Amino acid sequence: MAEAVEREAMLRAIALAQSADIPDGPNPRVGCVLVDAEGRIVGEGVHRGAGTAHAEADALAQAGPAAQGATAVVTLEPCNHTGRTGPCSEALTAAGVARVVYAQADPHAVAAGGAERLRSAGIDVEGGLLAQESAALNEAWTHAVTTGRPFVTWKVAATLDGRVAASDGSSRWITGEAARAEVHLWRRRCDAIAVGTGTALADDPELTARDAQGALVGHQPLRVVVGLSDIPASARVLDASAPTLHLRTHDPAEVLATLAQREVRHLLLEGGPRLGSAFLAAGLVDEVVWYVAPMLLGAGSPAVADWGITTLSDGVRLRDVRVDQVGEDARISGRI
Ligand code: AOF
Ligand code: ZN
Repeated sequence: MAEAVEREAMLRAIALAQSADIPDGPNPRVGCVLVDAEGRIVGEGVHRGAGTAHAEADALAQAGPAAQGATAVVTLEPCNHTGRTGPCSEALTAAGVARVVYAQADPHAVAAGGAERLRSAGIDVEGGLLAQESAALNEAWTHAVTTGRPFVTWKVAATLDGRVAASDGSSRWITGEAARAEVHLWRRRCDAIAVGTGTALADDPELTARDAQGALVGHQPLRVVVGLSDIPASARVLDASAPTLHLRTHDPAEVLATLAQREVRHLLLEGGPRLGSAFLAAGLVDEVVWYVAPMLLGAGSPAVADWGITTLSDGVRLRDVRVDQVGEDARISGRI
């Protein structure tokens, strides 16, 4: 089949993967298109989250007998394992698909090996078409299944002089409405949100993802409180709006190991200064999203606690930096 047709189909599969609402839970976004020998699309599929059909199975169900002799174009290497659903390598073989073109190789050890399995069933298999574009659909997921720990985004909202609270402890609201609305989008995209016990006690945050009217949006991330102090049962973070985990440790690696066991792929760190610097010192922050409000305090809690840097050349510098305006605030983001 013409290379251009397959490329076109892969772009469509990527668009399908993007169109699905952020899948709740641990699974990647995946799209699949089945193309017949004449280059016509006979089935389209998308994965809608853990426990639902994989993209390939979804497309095969739509195509029915038309899958016989077709080419399956899929953004991720078909899986080879029985997890929450059966192996796609088998389903594609059973449906009589003649060729499989995938983009990203499956980095997830438990599911990998689909390409080999398909080849040994006599199917023509090619990997790597638009691999970067497809991997970009699932950056946090790819990181998590490759390294065995969640991707960590650290979000801060500070004043121009780098403070996250005034000296009387007041911290609402430093940034404006637009920046606060973005934070709720970040929460929706993540699987878990963490704060230290200090922040949980001082600010009594709810840590839920809400819309502009303050209503809870569908998927709620796991709320995680890190630290040894007790949290009173009346704390908002312990209310019924989402599940909460209190991890009685100060060790960031232990936090991530526990969350990895729960299949958390993307963690949002929301404060405070000690939790952030502990993750930073441990080398466990992957991305920083820093809102700077045009406000000056001159006193109050600094955004990052001292973690022992004494000379400029030891400072942590971000790369791939972006600077954007959000309402009256600035958002500076980058990788570590
Ligand atoms: C998906 N959707 O469309 C494809 C996936 O727990 P399971 O059984 O749903 O398997 C999840 C793994 O299967 C996932 O980590 C990935 O390696 C592979 N392929 N997963 O959720 C899909 N094709
Ligand atoms: Zn599968």
